[in-house]
Amino acid sequence: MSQNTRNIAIIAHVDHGKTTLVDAMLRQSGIFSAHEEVAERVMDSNDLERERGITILAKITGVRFHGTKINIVDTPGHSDFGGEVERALKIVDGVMLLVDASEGPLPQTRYVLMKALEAKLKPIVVINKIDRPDARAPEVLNEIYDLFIDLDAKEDQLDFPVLYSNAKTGVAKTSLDDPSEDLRPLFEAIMAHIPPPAGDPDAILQAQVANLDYSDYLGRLAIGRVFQGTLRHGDEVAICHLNGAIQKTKITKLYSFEGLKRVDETIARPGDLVAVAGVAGITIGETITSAETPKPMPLIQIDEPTIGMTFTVNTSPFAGKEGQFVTSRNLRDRLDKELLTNVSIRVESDTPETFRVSGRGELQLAILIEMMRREGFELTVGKPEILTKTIDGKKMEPVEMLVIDCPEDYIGVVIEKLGSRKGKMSKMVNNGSGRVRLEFHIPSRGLIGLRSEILTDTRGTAILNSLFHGYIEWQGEIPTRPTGSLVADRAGKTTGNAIFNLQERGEIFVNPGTEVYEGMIVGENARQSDLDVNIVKEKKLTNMRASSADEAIRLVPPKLLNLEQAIEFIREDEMVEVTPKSIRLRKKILKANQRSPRRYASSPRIQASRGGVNRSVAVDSSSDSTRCGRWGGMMSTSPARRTKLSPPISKASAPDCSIVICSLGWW
Ligand SMILES: Nc1nc2c(ncn2[C@@H]2O[C@H](COP(=O)(O)OP(=O)(O)OP(=O)(O)O)[C@@H](O)[C@H]2O)c(=O)[nH]1
Ligand SMILES: [Mg+2]
Repeated sequence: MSQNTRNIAIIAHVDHGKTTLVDAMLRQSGIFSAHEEVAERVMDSNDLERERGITILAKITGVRFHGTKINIVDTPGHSDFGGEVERALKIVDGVMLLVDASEGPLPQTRYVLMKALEAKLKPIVVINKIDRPDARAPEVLNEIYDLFIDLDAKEDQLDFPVLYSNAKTGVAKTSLDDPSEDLRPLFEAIMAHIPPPAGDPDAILQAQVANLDYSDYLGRLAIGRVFQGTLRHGDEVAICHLNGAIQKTKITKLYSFEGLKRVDETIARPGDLVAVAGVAGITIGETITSAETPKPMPLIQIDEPTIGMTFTVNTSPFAGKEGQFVTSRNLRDRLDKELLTNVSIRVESDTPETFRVSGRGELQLAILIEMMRREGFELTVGKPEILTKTIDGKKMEPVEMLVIDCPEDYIGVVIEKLGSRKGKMSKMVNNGSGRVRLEFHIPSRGLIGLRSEILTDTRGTAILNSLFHGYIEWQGEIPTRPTGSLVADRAGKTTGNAIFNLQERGEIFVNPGTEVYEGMIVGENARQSDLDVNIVKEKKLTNMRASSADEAIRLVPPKLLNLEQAIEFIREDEMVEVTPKSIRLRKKILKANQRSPRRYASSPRIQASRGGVNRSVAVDSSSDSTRCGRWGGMMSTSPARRTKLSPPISKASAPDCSIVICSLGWW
């Protein structure tokens, strides 16, 4: 049977077309009937994957080619889900390395290829998207050779077959002028170059678990590969746990993978990828082995987490209003459940209410939070923090390799931004197409919030990709967001009138009519300091008539932050409140009078004598005077001269005034 099996993982950088190629392989192997309607990227089956258009979990599918069973593991391309790729590589004998014909190898291509070469797997290179107008397949092939050499590939690994494909139309070619119209050349390359699985069916049973699933009828399902021996339905077996304990159990169900379905099997031989039931208590990395002579397999080693975040129960005044699961016990149970299937995260709890969750990146943690929120959880999360290590008495921090692809015009801005975040440029390639590729090494801390800043600076034209590179000595302080927050100073419902007056001070995050509480962040202050504002102020109604009183106000559309943007935005003294219905930003300390203005702890708070949406302003202690209030009058901050120096002035007489008077009438 083994001669008739091939196990292969499909690996690549994010969006290079892995799932699309698997779609085409499924279609052409006759898995679906002629009239069956099949969704695009059918392997991306969970809601979040479909919404975001990315693969999050590695999944197995099986197709047949001339009587040979080909098990394909589709893997995620995003670096945060690298743990999934590492596990997938454990259960296959070869990889299809997909590379975009225009983008060429990118950081995650390097990472996944490095892992595949370390695991001594046979590679097949597939240059995909050859239909792109900017495709440059020959150059990309050269870059792939360079990458293999750079990664110290062995002689036999360098001798890889190359195919050119259009995954969307389901065509693979052995050369660019090959007239092929389907994926036959790809299937043939798999048959010819990927070795059939080794293993002795008569040896002691050894099957290792690479993934877990759950069925309402059967309980926990272990997904893995039989490496040695034979596994039968109904067998009495032993589970070798990671802690060395041995548990006897009976296999109550045995499945193999056929297209998108699992089919019942009675027997599995070396090389077969299977899902088994009857293994309650088993976790990833453990071995299913003979009950008489148990023989565990070596553990699956995967890379350590690099980033951590605190998850706490929701303590805001709105806690419990929108979610179903709100207690710390609910949180603990959910995180424990996550640990079972997600081996690349760690959870520690400092206090009964606080959990430190660590993972590979912001996206991985954001996906976990998003899943919890959809399941009905309420929680509060803090700013992501980098996990440092002490090596030889020195504090070390993770460093990433960052590749930025941007139009030539923005090189200056990008280099400047990276410089301020301790990024060091290691390479610059200009392909002559008007775009350049810049490579940096930058502490992982420096990446937090960088994406949105660079996208703003380059008008959305830059593409950023990063990859964990290793550890370097602590690089010192890195300045973060240069702006402060606009913080609601009382509870209530936001009004259009108040927002209108505030929008000159920065960017607003809430719509009119939103319920807010004291300490909730409602916008980004254009200045460095935080500003407590009254965003619920109603327009005063008077009997006085004024020609300008009822002028229509124009509101700038608010910037409604999604979960990732909110996590990127917050600082150490701020948190994100996540509920099934809302994402709110808040200060850790809600009461304004208990909070010292950030970085201006010693600076005086001053009250403007009239006007302004909120006349309390935190003042930059480095200068003696500042503008405040809607009129931009000059205020002295020196205690001895805390009186108004100049009367309110109009815009006309103060052209440099940063805040413009609005003709709203008196209120
Ligand atoms: N023009 C063109 N587009 C393609 C081709 N293959 C895939 N795409 C498109 O590329 C995008 C990404 O495809 P996916 O299959 O989701 O890529 P992926 O590698 O699975 O992405 P992740 O799983 O998120 O890493 C989709 O919009 C596809 O339609 C191709 O051969 N030509
Ligand atoms: Mg995918």
